Amino acid sequence: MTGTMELRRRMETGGIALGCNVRFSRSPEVGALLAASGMQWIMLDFEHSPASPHLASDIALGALRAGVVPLARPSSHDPREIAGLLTNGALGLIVPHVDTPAQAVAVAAAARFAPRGVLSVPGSLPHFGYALSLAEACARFNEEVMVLAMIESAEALANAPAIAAVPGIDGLFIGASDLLWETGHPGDYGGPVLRDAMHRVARAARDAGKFSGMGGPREEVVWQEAIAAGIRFVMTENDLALLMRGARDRAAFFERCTLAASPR
Ligand code: 3PY
Ligand code: MG
Repeated sequence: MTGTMELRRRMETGGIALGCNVRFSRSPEVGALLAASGMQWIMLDFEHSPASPHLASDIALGALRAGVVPLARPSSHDPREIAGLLTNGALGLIVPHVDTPAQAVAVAAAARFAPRGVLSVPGSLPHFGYALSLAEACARFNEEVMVLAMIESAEALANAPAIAAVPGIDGLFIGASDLLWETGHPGDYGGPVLRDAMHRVARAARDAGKFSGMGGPREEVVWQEAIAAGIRFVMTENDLALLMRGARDRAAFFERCTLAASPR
């Protein structure tokens, strides 16, 4: 059983929290597989995945039991969608397109039970085993739940310090692809817009006593600069990209073997 405290501790002591966007995987074992591969969190992606809520719940519960933190990216800011994700296994949110402090206030409240928010109380919570009373489980959930606001527009970037300052927002998270496309620089992961954003978002989060993260880029040089700038919450790749990278490496290796073995 795991919670978010270890993730927070890693980042507070200068480490990075590594995760993966689970978009295509269909087995509840994916959390265990990624935990064994060095990941500490996964993101169930309702913005871009065709997965059903039931499957996502199974994957989230498998991740909890395997010691990797399940977060979810809802497709909207709708408190009803957020409630379905958080009360069925997800232990936090990576919320897309948070452009204003008012939106940040609303999603932070949607992710917590009273008195800290408006999340509706279910009959039981699955996150911490079932030995705690419901009141104890809800109080622990309020302590552990992690809410990251995605900064992926020019408006969000301008508002990053105010969004970071919202109580209940634990961190800022750059959606690099949307930010670049929205600002007219599609695919320019190594360019000045994203580099400037990384520094501004990391600073805004740090000044508010929060952490910062990012997803989207694949280039190692971009990540090196991001981590040097203070970004600590790293979405390494999505599962599809990891599968293709491994498959391509393997195909290239056997291609080389075949060439080496062919009769001269
Ligand atoms: C983006 O790059 O826009 C993202 O949402 C990363 O997941
Ligand atoms: Mg995005």
